Amino acid sequence: MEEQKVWVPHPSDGYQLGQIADLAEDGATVQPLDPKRPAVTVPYDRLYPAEQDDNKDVDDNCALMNLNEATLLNNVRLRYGRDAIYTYVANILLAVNPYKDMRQLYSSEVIKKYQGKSLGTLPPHVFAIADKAFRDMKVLKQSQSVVVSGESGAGKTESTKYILRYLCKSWGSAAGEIEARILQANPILESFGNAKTTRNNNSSRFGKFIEIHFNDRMSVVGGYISHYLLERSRIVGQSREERNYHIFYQICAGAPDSLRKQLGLSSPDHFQYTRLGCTQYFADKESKQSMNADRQSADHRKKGPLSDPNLDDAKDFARLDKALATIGLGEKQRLDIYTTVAAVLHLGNVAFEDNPEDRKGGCMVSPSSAQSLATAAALLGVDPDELNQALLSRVMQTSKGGAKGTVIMVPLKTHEAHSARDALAKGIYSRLFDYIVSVINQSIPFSSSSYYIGVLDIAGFEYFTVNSFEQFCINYCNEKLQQFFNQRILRDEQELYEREGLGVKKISYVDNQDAIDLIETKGGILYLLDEESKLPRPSAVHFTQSVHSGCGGSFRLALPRKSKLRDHREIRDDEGFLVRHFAGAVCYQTDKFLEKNNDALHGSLEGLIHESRNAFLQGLFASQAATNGKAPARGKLALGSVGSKFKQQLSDLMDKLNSTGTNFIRCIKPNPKMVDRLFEGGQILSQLQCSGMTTVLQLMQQGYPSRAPFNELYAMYKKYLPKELARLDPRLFCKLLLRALGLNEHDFKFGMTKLFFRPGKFAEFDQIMKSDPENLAALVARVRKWLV
Ligand code: AD9
Ligand code: MG
Repeated sequence: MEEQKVWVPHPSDGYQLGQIADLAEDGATVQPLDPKRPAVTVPYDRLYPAEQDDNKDVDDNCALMNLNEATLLNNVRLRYGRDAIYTYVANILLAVNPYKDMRQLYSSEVIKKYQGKSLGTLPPHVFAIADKAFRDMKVLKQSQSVVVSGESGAGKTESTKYILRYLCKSWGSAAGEIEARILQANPILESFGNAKTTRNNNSSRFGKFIEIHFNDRMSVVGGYISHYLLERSRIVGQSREERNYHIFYQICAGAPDSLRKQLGLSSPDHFQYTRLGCTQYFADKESKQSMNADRQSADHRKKGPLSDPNLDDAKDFARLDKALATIGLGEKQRLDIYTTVAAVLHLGNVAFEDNPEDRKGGCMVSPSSAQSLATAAALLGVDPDELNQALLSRVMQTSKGGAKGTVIMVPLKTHEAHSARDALAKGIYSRLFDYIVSVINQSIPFSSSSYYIGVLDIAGFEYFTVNSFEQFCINYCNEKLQQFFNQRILRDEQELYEREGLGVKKISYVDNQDAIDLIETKGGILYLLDEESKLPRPSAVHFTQSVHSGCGGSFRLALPRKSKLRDHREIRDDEGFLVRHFAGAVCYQTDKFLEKNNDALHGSLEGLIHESRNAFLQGLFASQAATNGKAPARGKLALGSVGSKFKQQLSDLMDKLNSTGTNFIRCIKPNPKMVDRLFEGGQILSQLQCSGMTTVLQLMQQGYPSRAPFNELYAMYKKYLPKELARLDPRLFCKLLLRALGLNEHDFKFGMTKLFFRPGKFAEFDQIMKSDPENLAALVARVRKWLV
């Protein structure tokens, strides 16, 4: 007999196949099958048995005999190699980004094919999950949700779009007006909320939960979008080779000449906010040369150096304009939106310099940017002098013994004026984004809804060399989602075993409640951050110290120096903290936490907006106050901090998820180069681990991961068996079948309504039924004997 093959870790492939050469107490020495590779010694818990046939892939990973991360990785790899990008792990769908056009996979014919089919009857597909959600909603009379997760560029947004399309095309009304609007929401959201990053040319810089609502006849009647955490820092600056939000480039490239003139638009090179990623790009010598060559083209002059060959900004502007019209925005409203976008661009060009005549150390607008100031003021509907004044000084109110004192103007230093300008730009743009989402929602209203299917598209766990408040919030969100995933998958599984009377013992898992507590409870990190902001002189160092002293007891918190992360930048203990997340430790640098947690404008800017003649702009700010139920107190954390608002949003989202039936899609990015046919095993493995798949496999390996209702098995196999068997009821039919096959009793269990199999055993059973006529004939003879 051939030696048993095993999987052992490999740094870039994830796992490699080998054979055991020697066994010791603390580990095994394994010789890789590739003779060029040296033998490795690994501890036993990093060594996994391989399948007998390691070249055969399966639709549902649970059909394998050995459920572990190595066999899962191998299965996904084999399938990816033949363009089968989807794989199930029981009901969870894994989707590997193909990075190539797979149009044939999503055609109208394919949509039809998947309608009404149980999961597993057709090859794994995102449509099958959408259909399952719909069928569950109908049968169980319960709203459903689909949680799509994965790292940047893994394919979450594309998967979300396919689900929405599937639902709208399958269950929409004949007129299709509402569905058209729901589908048009995507290009709009992407123009304003997506940008090119080094990880994804069309990266969503916000999270969203899109609900499709159905009436009692299960037809689409409307929708609702909730959005989370738009990345605000991008509006005023981007890293090397990244872009600002698409809309800025689209408007520069695609606005008709008259509009360009009216809004003072030109190439994105001329605007500071759109060329920041590129300014640094110029610093790179090599790129500089290619950039100079590129500069020759006229096309380039119009679009700016950061035009992406894969994007057609001008065409996208036309598409956006049409989409905005589709959702019901007239010309005037569209002009309002474009004017606001242009105002942000001009504002970004207002530069400041030290004012030699100001003895208090104040600054002034650089003479060269006077025109930008004038244009920005005109577009914002404010007086240029007032804009000038509001950017250069801050209103302060002295207080005497609790009573309000005199108002004084404090001049700002050059760098402070730059921050004030950026804060204004961020405030305007993020409120514009809120507005865009709200008009989309107004365009897809529903007067009565019986159920909904919600799709969550939000960034997965992330860590970079430097991690700030954005990563902190997104990882906090992922802790919550991970807990939900664990509870849902494990709870559902155990409940099912109980309901079906299988008598399987309870399986425990690591709960991450302590990590969530560290962040969100009273006394936790977000609370301490808000408390710090209320101090007369908030400081990052003081905040960081209070985190270490206040939360030091938590196992999840550590000093930055405890970090063993390879690419983490060294920082001092009072410059950050480390959180041990479910997916790994992340070191957060706290210097910008206070500023990023506060999105209120300082008093003079707030006042400026309130006095604007631009009713649209006023409305953007007023509606915020209205939704909050009260007028904001100027300069204060009037709307609550970013962190506390997000905490509330997350809590609402979790309530929704908890009240729905849930399906999970785990998206996988096959390589960082964003190319097709490149499977980087090591990085894919770490994504599988981060998404909690390895834990699921451990659970499945101990339980009965393959199951099918008796009546489905009956329908599937009756054609292989003679007629006299068909008169049996499905449960008895299955009992006799299994007895006749002589399957080992440890390999399956009869539940109340379903037959359950140990890992790999259902596949074995299916194989015998379908491909072994001799065996089947003997079996039929045996069953016949029992029946007479
Ligand atoms: V981010 O967190 O928003 O940065 P996503 O949303 O996970 O990220 P996205 O869906 O935008 O990733 O996918 C990235 C790119 O991969 C897309 O622009 C497509 O070019 C490509 N992609 C993703 N899924 C598919 C697919 N099913 N077929 C073809 C795909 N291409
Ligand atoms: Mg996305």
